[in-house]
Amino acid sequence: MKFLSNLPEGVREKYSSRNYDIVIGIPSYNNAETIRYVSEVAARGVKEYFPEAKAIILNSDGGSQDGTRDAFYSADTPGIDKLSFEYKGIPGKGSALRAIFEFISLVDGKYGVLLDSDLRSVKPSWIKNLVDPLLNGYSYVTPLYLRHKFDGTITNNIAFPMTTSLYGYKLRQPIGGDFAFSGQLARHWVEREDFDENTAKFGIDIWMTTTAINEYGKIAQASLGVKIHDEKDPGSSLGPMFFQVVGTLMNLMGTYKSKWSKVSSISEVPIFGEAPKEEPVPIKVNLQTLKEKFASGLESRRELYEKLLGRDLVDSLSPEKGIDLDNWIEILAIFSAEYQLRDKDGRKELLDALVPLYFGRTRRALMELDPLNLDEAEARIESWAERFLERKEVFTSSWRSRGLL
Ligand SMILES: Nc1nc2c(ncn2[C@@H]2O[C@H](COP(=O)(O)OP(=O)(O)OP(=O)(O)O)[C@@H](O)[C@H]2O)c(=O)[nH]1
Ligand SMILES: [Mg+2]
Repeated sequence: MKFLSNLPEGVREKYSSRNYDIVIGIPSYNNAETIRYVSEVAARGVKEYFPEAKAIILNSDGGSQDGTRDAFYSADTPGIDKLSFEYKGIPGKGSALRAIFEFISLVDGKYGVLLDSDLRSVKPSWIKNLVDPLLNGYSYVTPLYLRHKFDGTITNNIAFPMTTSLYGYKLRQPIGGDFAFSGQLARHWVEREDFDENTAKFGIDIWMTTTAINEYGKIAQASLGVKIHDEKDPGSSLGPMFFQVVGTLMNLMGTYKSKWSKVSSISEVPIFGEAPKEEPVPIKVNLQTLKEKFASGLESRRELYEKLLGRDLVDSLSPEKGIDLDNWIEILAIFSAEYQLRDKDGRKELLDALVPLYFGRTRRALMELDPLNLDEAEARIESWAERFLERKEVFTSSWRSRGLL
């Protein structure tokens, strides 16, 4: 499906004959409290590290009701242009970003940078570490944060091990939110025909990362230190986000199946910059809730699970112990293959059914990480991705048995 423009017409007219070296895009939706700070820090970063660059800071807003756009305009960014607009199209982070990509194409931008508007730990050096790789010929830069071992459970259990083992790039934060990319890549994204309802929302990050890997390859990471941002209640916000991220990831596995099925090793991805000496804030998790949600899913969806995964596997699952790594790999292999065969409603049913299993895997993962210090925990999380690679045959065989490879 080809999407219509997300960039407002007036912006297009006004900026079509302008040019910028660096475009810093900030998506927002009710972020009045933090957006001014993020914008000022971004401006300081450009001034300090790229004083010659012609830069603009762009706020792509989703119709905030709390004065976000005024707060943005009140930021003090000497010598750097600023523009805020309400993007058009389906409400969501992805639509906000696509409007930014369109703007970059319009003004022939050389480098794009994205910063979330709810950041509290952003520093001027983030701009340097994100843009430097682009000056060195890389096309796409993902963030590397110091995160607490319990933070980022979709990243640690799905996005990181899947992206790393499928495509062979060890990218620790494939859906981190703060990225940099070449103008050429922005133009590619605008032209792609697979921008859909998921990518218009929180599927956008994994879509950018997966397409950048497969279309351009030249990927680097920027070391940024801790990420402090607005915390969300996982109970209320996980559902749609999980669906959008995992749906996009599985959809792209279909697009790039002839690539990932041939990848048999993992390459290190260069890291630019040095992390400041900081400690991530400890995160509290509720293992009991995870157990209950896993248990109730196991009970109510047993029939579907048995049909998809087989009785033996389902019988071996215990709410107390959660889901071990090898079973989790098996589950993702089967669900990702089934996803390819289903229509829209079927895909929704499938991903809804994956959520309780994801809670089961998260429970087990958190229990394993609990006694470890942060370095040990990091090594453990990385070892999970290696195990995914060792067991890639599980993916290829479940795809092959369904005629997908
Ligand atoms: N324009 C626009 N921006 C959005 C929308 N939803 C989120 N954003 C922005 O996208 C960025 C990331 O959104 P968050 O809600 O912080 O999500 P996150 O930090 O990736 O996810 P968590 O780790 O679950 O908090 C922020 O700058 C938001 O303001 C939206 O509907 N429209
Ligand atoms: Mg956030």
